[in-house]
Amino acid sequence: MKKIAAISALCLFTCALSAQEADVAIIEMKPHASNPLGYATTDVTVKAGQKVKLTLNNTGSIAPQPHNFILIKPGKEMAVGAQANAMMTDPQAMAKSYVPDAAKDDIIANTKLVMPNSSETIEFTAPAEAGDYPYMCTFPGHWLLMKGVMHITK
Ligand SMILES: [Cu+2]
Repeated sequence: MKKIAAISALCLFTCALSAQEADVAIIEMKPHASNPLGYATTDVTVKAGQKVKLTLNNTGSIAPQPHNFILIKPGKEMAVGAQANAMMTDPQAMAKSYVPDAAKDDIIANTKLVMPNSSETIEFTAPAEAGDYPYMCTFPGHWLLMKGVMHITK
């Protein structure tokens, strides 16, 4: 009797663990193969509150350039883009990966600047609120074109 209880307790524990792992959204972002100023994926869907493991894999572009990935609160892409533009005169911009500090309240998650033939994986929890969350690359000159939308669903 005791043994059975122990086994089912173990199952409860491991089953809960694997269910949790299955609930991680694995996303790969890459530059578009033929459009150097675009992501290959411009539309992703993630459940609210889901754990996200996102890799920016900067390979496969016809015109390799550095890129980043910035996930932004709904409606704040112009504000973040304006702060990214303002960074162009900041001598520390490269060191800051072109992630504007001034817009940090509007940024949910971001990678660093990823050089060609490199990648970076970040983990974050998707927003609890459903909605369309814009993402963009803020390397100079990219954000108006290199962008997409993460749909957060309930
Ligand atoms: Cu870019």
